Amino acid sequence: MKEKLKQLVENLQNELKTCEKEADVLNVKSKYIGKNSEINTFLSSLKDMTPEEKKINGPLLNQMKKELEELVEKKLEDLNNADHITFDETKPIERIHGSLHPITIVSKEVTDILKRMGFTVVAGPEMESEYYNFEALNIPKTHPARDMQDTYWLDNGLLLRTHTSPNQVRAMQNYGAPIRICAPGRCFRNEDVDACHENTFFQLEGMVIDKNISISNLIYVMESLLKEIFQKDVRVRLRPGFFPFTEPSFELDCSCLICGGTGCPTCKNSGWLELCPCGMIHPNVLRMSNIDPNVYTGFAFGLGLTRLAMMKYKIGDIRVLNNGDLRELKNFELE
Ligand code: FA5
Repeated sequence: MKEKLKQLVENLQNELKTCEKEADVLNVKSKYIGKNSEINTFLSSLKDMTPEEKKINGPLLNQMKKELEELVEKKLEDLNNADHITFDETKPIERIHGSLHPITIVSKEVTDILKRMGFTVVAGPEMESEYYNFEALNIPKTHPARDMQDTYWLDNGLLLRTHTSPNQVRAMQNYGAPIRICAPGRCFRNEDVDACHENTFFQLEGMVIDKNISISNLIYVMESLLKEIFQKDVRVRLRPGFFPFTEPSFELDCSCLICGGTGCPTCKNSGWLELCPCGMIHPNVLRMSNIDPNVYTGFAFGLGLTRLAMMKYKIGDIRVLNNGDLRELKNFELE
């Protein structure tokens, strides 16, 4: 018995030597002094011993258990002291700085520019009704335009908005005309994801309604906005488009800044990236929101904020922006 106990102490000492953390010591403690430890098995065997054996082994076992406990306590104390020694309160604490997401930055930049042009920033729900997302925008149930914006329908009958355009309707209903608003926000579409399409992306809606608003006003605002955003001349083109809620409608494309217009996967080899569709608000839309189209006219645009961030920071694949991988996001030099 004496030999066995001696061996036990030696084993414990060897294991404690390798412990670097308190948790390691506690594991060793449980192994050597815990409920199912060898020393406890020896102690419970005392009851089956003769009075003579008990007389010799009882004090010996208790003494050994005490020794094991002391060795463990000492190791815990040493670790604790070592912690105090290595902690230097005068050393500067290394702080990990986060940075704003590229989309947050462009969203703020664009809204700041628009605010200077007299636009008010408004917001609407991401969980939207079919009425605001489609019907009030001149897209009835059977309209083929609904196919282009396939979305996620929720059990409560609502849907995840496919664009920021419902904000047009909500603003017209809430504030009437004249009005000048912009609304950045997240949109969702049941989309085949590729280098420039995501199922979750950001747009910024802009809308101006007043007396005598014309296409010239629309083009002027678009040109000024993009010039300020890129802070340099970027080639843009305006081509005819179709949206049920604007008439006439245009597609404003920007020359792909990833490839310089020569063609790449981001622009699907066309050299252009669809960035900001726009148009004159359809009279039906004005009428449905109680604005008289004979008195007021207006224009609206839907800037693709996610694609704008891609162009601005030369991000070739849209998936980088949503995947939450900080190592990739750290590559952009952002404030
Ligand atoms: C619309 O969503 C219209 N509501 C825009 C509009 C507003 C037109 C006001 C007229 C007046 P479109 O589906 O083309 O249009 O999307 C607008 C922009 O959002 C695109 O040019 C693109 O930059 C961006 N976008 C659309 N789908 C995606 C997607 N899956 N991933 C990333 N960006 C997208």
